[in-house]
Amino acid sequence: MDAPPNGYPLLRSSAEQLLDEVAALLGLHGAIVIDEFRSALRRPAVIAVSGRVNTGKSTLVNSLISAKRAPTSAQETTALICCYAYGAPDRAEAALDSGEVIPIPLTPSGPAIGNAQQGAIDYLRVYVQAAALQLVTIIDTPGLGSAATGNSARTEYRLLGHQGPQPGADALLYLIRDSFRPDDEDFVSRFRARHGNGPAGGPVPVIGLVAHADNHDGGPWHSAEPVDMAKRAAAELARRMPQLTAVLPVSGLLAETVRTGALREQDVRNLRLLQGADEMRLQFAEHLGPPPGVAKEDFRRLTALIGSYGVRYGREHCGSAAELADWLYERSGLAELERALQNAVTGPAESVRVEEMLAGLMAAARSQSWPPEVRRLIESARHAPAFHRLQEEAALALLRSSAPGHELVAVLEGLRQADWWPPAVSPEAPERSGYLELASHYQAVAGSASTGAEARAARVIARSLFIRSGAARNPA
Ligand SMILES: Nc1nc2c(ncn2[C@@H]2O[C@H](COP(=O)(O)OP(=O)(O)OP(=O)(O)O)[C@@H](O)[C@H]2O)c(=O)[nH]1
Ligand SMILES: [Mg+2]
Repeated sequence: MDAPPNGYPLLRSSAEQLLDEVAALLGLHGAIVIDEFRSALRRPAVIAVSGRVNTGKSTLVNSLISAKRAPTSAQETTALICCYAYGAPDRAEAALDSGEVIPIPLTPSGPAIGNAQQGAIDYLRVYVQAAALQLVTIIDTPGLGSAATGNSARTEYRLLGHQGPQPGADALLYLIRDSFRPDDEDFVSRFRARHGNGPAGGPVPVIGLVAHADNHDGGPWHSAEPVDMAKRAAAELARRMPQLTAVLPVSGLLAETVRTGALREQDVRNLRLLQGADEMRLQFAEHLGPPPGVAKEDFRRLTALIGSYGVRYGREHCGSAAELADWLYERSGLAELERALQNAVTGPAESVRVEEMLAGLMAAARSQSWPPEVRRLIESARHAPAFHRLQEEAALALLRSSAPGHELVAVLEGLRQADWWPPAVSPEAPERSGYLELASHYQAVAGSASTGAEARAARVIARSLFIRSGAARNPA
């Protein structure tokens, strides 16, 4: 995932900086305890990916970790739960039922386990040096609903029943192919019951994904645009299943291709050569041969990378490799999914980690009698603008729990984006005076608020706008 465009990276780096400053004041004396705070702060959120066999879980996992590490195929593929975590060098290990952890080979087609070992393995762990994994650990799972292999039972046992520390999850991505059946619903409810609260304080987030969006509703050769149809299906499912945090369409195939950098310049040139081609010819290229100018193997490669959907619709967006990549990122649903994860999982998890770090530092300062200047440093950090995100998150959680539909909830959610501006007064580039005016509006709202949660939310929003006014341009 790219660095999110809002206050979270600032929060994280400010927290790291505070630890550096405290460490410098404490010297060797505090090195061990500060290292512990640092690793707790860096602990990634854990996201599990589940759904029926062949829904595209591992393909989506590859796109989320920006590397083709999870094996995928048209057959039933994933046999063991596999955690993808940040680490260098790239490597794999197997956690055995006995508790022992052993290194195993990591090949280009994934972690290699001998058949003989499989029965004794509890789960696999793959370390990948991908920036996205600094924020999240992703758990790929064997598909549900497979009667043949017993792998489904393993997923259910691990994600729903087992109480041990590994692998717990802060969120679930649940892929749906055709319809959301009663046993899918049952799995999601049991997952929620098992995992309690999520990082934002409410129930653990479960995001439903209408998978294979590029092939939705008859696929790309029908008259309706499949991704648009998948969007409609997602909206309909969201209405029917309010317990899902969000429902989004996703094409793991397009997402994997764009995120793993699999497209070459030559693929983009080949796609461009298809721009004027007859659609019948494209649809039946396997039998009729591809349109003139494009070799059969190049056409096959293109179809394997971006599907028939990408071939049909991507032709209008392939002026350059960058243009095609942007289009794929958006149409794959990955852009929206990453925003949803940022809002529901990684952003709130970051706030919780920083909150815990500040509380832990204060407690350590008291119990270990750290010098007064260290205590002052920690206390003043809590009120510094760089840590104001924490106030926004706390005010949001409080207002959501008492009045989820309140208009200030949307304002606090919007503030998670650095360039957000309330829709009613949206100028192209807000000026300093605009921020200040709006800040005083929310100050007035706080004064006339009817509940404590509303007053706190309005006060926090006023300060957020005041802080932003410092970064805004002054009128000429
Ligand atoms: N067209 C299209 N094909 C996809 C998409 N996602 C996955 N596939 C293909 O579907 C097949 C199954 O994908 P996997 O990612 O292995 O599915 P899985 O859910 O991990 O399967 P199991 O591990 O067996 O449960 C592969 O051939 C993928 O290339 C998608 O969004 N669109
Ligand atoms: Mg799989």
